[in-house]
Amino acid sequence: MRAKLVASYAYRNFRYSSNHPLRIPRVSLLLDFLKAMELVKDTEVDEGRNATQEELLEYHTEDYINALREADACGCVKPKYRELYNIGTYENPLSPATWRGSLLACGSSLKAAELFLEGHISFNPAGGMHHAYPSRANGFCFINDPAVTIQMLKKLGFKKILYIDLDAHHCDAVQDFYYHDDSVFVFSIHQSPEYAFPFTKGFLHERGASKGKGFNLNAPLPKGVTDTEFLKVLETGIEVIKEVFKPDVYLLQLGTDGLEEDYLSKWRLSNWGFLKAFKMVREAFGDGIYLGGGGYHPIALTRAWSLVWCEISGREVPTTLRREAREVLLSVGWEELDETDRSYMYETLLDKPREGHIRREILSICEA
Ligand code: TV7
Ligand code: ZN
Repeated sequence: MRAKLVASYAYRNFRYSSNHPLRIPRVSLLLDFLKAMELVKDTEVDEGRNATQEELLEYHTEDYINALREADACGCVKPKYRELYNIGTYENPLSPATWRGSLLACGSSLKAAELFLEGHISFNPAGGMHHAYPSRANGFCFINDPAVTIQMLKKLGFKKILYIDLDAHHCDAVQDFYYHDDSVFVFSIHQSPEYAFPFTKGFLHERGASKGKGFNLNAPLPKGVTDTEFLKVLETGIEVIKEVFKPDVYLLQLGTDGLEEDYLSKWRLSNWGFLKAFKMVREAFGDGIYLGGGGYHPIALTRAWSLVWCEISGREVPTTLRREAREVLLSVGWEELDETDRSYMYETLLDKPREGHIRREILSICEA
């Protein structure tokens, strides 16, 4: 069995607090949906594991990790820690997800990497928490599983590691950690920090520094990005990377918040475009280690990640949804958005491409 979905129902118990965008049970929804569609076999699912203290300390500081563990044990955050580590805040609330959820999500990215090295194609939908700093929570992220995994790969002797991030938010913490490093190339396409989180990082001119100069690449895009524009930028980015970097291994962060339905971005990607982007990366660099990321519309996210799963597990994308699968989606009871006509989401898996002309400002980003 080549394809492995590193996923667990344990995340059901690790949800963010009440009205937080990440309160939705994303991993169990994906599992339930894939099962209802008969798109996954039990033998293709791997439960994942917790990250160890030693693995975490390759990226995070000991004091920070101990504070997370302590907050979890006590169910409370000391004011000093809230200040220092940004935990127990509105954005990064204390919940079972804070420590136990993050630990499993991070260990699952490590597991995905281990499975990959054993010859599997693996996808950890709970991973991709790219905003967590070594000693500070940030943007819903407590433990930076992409960085912890890259650290493990470096320790194993990989000399050229590529990190590609398709999430609509810039991967500030990953960029920072490898900014001076020529062995890790970081490439991110995201909403421009001129109007979107994290606001301070992700500009075009940030190309890395000292030894790492030329090994960081940002494509900050305006609002309203369609499939055509996104894919053009991705294609250009891939060309730029290929000129200077021949990766031994790569990680791909697959945040789905750039999809039209997602309320945390102002982009208009279809899940067709998202799948096409995934295929383009695979065509360019072969198989990699696949991680989740943002994605806040439970149905849009489930459909998009199902397409990724079909692709890596060599399954044809079904055109219609089975009744059982429709029921899984309907049971989400998604009340967050005004229900315009979303009924198509309950009928089909793959949307039509959302095409448009490529704006001048996007072309100039490609030329730069
Ligand atoms: C990878 N956008 C993470 C993306 C992190 C985005 C933000 C929210 C948000 C937070 C909520 C909430 C929200 C509807 C949306 C500047 C602020 C504005 C909050 C007091 N609803 C990923 C982080 C981003 C929290 N943060 O890349 C609880 O939206 O824009 C900001 C920062 C200051 C703080 N205020 C928000 O996708 C996983 N937050 C509802 C409840
Ligand atoms: Zn995001």
